[in-house]
Amino acid sequence: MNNPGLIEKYRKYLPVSAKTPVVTLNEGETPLVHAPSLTRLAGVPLKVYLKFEGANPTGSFKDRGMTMAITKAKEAGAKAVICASTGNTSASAAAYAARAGMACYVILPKGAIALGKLAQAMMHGAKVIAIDGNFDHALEIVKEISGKYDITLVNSINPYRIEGQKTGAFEIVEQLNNQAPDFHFIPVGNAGNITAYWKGYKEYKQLGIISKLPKMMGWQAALSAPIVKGHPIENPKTLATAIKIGNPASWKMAVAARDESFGLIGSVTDDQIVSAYCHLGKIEGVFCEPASAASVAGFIKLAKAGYFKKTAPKGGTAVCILTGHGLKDPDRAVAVSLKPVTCKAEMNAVLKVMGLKARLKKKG
Ligand code: AN7
Repeated sequence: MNNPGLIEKYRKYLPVSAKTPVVTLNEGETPLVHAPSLTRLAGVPLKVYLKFEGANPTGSFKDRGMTMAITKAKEAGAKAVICASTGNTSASAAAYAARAGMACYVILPKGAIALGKLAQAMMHGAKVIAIDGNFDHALEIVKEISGKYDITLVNSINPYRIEGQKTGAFEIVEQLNNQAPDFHFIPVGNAGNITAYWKGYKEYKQLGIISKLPKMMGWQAALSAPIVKGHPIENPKTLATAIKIGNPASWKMAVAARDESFGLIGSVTDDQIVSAYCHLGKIEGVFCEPASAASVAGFIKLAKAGYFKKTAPKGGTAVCILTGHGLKDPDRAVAVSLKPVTCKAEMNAVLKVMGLKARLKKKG
């Protein structure tokens, strides 16, 4: 059966009515991929899964929130939406706004958006405005504009974004046969997603669908880690541009998720992020964007420190959220990989480059 999209599937848990004009790209139902190499690193028989949110229609988890935000904007009669973005929000907002017949304005930090995301916002017809400033500046500007003009803000401070994104937790529970994982690893930028997942798990616990809640394990990039440091970062830096955020909007909610779940919010260096990014690509066959690999980098950091040997329950599970597709940031993939080799259009030249003559016997 065709996936009807989140709103149809989880209608009874979402603030919609029979009259709500649903705007969907049939988002959700993303794969939960087993990652045996991460179990080996954990050093205990913890089952580890990757929730591949890159399989959403615009290639990131933002679609879960955007189907709700744009649907509710349409219901309220909005003609235009606006967002600040490190890239994925703008790609998703542009796509759903196009589908809803609304204008879309996206305010981006100049020169800090991965190419795939920029291409999406442009292709879906958004008005793209690049400011001489970072994401935090852009967010301040869009908050001011949406406060003064008749234009709907679709950043994650819009509560409908959180409502949509909480369905990620519902799906994981269903994919794990009505259980929450023991550990939920997730990258943290503006902190909407960790807030949404925690809300989703808590709602399923309240409904009696699950009996225990996961520990929320959030990860920021080391030089963009305001929550870890305990103060805003004026000039955040990281190659994981999606989470290059110095003053997260949902800061307090992220801290609440951490504390209520007895989890943690830690940081990983850009080197650790790239290492996890390459590990996933080369060992698990999963291509995510660098910011997404922060969740796995955090997992690997803890695994190496022996964390799971002390904390993992018997038969336990961990889920790492891979928030966006690797194709979002082709420049980074090319930069960290071996370059293609050029040679003459002759079999012998190709064989020489392959190193086959030396290594493999001829067939027959
Ligand atoms: C791939 O697009 O903030 O902690 O403006 O694109 O909910 O912000 C993106 C964030 C993680 C962090 N992974 O999620 C934006 C934006 C990817 C992301 C995050 C983002 P939040």
